[in-house]
Amino acid sequence: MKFNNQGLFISFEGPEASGKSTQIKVLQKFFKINNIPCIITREPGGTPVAEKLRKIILNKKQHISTTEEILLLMSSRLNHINKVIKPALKDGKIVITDRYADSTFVYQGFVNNYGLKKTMNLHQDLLDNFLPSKTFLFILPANVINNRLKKRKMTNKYDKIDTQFHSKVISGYNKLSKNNKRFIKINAELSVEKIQKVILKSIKDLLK
Ligand code: ATM
Repeated sequence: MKFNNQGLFISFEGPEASGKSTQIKVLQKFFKINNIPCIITREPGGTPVAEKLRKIILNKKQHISTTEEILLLMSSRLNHINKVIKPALKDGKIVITDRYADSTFVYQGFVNNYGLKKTMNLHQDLLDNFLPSKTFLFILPANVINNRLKKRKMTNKYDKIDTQFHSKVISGYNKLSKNNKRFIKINAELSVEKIQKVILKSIKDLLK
């Protein structure tokens, strides 16, 4: 497969248990086999500082307000951009991140009611509106999320069996992605193989 070494920034987004991480692992193997330089990273996290902040942000026991959470998320994101994402893109690598700014727009801006537009404006002011070229958005019904979560170990404060919560997350992502060409929507109820086909086709098109 051709790769022009121009660097490409791609994010994976969606509610919990939507299969993003599984798809990222399969994609990583594909890049390796094809000798395509890439890095796989995640948010909150991706650097030593941001991983420390992740523990604070997602801690179930420590309550922080939504504004405090947004500030921590944005400072961890800026650290991630400066230390990992931009240097990798400069080296011509593909950067795949498991969650990025859209998660803040949806979880804090929309679900926690800080305001979608207000959160996007902060991203513009503080992070220079630095966004991926493409975002794979995994969508599946809230009841399917709950069923999948029941089979999992739940670790962070947003891991919960709560149909209303997951429905709101899904509405937030649908609102955010409406008429926005950056997003490629994925039906997360399809098989791992079928989803992988869709993703690989889009990535091949992007690298043409
Ligand atoms: P993962 O389980 O996908 O690593 O994500 C951790 C949680 O962090 C995720 N919720 N759950 N469950 C969503 C949450 N999160 C935010 O609320 N805002 C953000 O900006 C990011 C990056 C993640």
